[in-house]
Amino acid sequence: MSGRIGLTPSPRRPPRRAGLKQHVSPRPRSTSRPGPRLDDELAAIRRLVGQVLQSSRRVEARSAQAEAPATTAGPLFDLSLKLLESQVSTDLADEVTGAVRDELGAGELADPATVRDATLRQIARRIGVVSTPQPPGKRADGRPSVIALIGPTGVGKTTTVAKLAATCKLRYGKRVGLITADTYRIAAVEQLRTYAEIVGIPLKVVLAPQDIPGAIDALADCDTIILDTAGRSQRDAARLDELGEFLRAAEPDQIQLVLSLASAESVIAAAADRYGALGPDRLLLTKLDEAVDYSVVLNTARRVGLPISFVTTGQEVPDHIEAASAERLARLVLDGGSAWQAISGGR
Ligand SMILES: Nc1nc2c(ncn2[C@@H]2O[C@H](COP(=O)(O)OP(=O)(O)OP(=O)(O)O)[C@@H](O)[C@H]2O)c(=O)[nH]1
Ligand SMILES: [Mg+2]
Repeated sequence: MSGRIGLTPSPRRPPRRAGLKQHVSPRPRSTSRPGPRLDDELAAIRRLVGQVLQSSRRVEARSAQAEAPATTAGPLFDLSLKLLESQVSTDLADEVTGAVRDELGAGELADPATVRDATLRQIARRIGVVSTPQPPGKRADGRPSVIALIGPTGVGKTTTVAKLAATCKLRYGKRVGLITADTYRIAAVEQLRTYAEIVGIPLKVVLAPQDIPGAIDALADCDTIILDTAGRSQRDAARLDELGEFLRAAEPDQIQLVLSLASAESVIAAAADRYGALGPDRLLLTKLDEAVDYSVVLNTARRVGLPISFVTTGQEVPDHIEAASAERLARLVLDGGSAWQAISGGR
């Protein structure tokens, strides 16, 4: 986004790379996979071969009818393998391939560019994104709207609160206020206070859920309030309950579930399941720049079933955040690191 203010107070670890282009690091994939995964993939490959053979027969039948030379369905097979290689779940890979096969005609299935476009379209269709990323303004009753960010420890909530606040103020011209309910670590409050001072927005600190209404009253002039919450282990049921109490007191207009793409997919899945109980209505994906497999975007979008609002792409506040685009994310899923280079290299 424009209006760069370039601040990164006391990051828990130093920024690893200086420039965006250097963020580009398609990771080598592990070659040693556990048995069940290999079995799944073999089963999927068998299914795909079956589909492609069916498809070839259809193509040949149609070609024979039209007295045109028979074509093969090779491009679809290649893309199916690419999806599996990119760690897209076998069910989703099957679904996408099947949808492309149904969508395209005989001649189209033989054209690699057409098959690729259709595959990207089918992937994008399965990544729901928020259609209006701009934050809500005041409520009908004149009170500020509230956006709460929740999620596991260290996924980037506080950094993202600062990025969102700066985006709301600088890009959308909103009066923004911040509330932090993360008082377990003094450093956490200080981290957000520093951001708030640099962006020039008010911050209120709440110690208990019952402090929230007073903090909202104190920020009544604002259009939007962004609420930062403390990270909780998804295994810590008591702390998750307490987080629920903060949310009930804040009555948020939006609850954004923040998940990091740098985490293992099984960790993301467990967090999504636990935090899902708190009623998030949007998914915000962080650390796209650190994702090992971009397929996790598609797999997680399907698992969580919430529209993606924003993705974050690095440590810098406020620059490294963008509204989610299904088309761009689909390219990352299909092309992995090379798409990331193309996307991030443009900035
Ligand atoms: N590479 C990368 N790092 C990020 C991104 N967003 C945040 N971080 C880093 O992730 C680390 C944790 O960020 P925080 O914002 O403190 O995470 P948090 O979720 O608030 O953590 P807790 O409050 O402990 O739950 C910091 O070093 C951030 O700079 C991102 O998009 N990409
Ligand atoms: Mg935090």
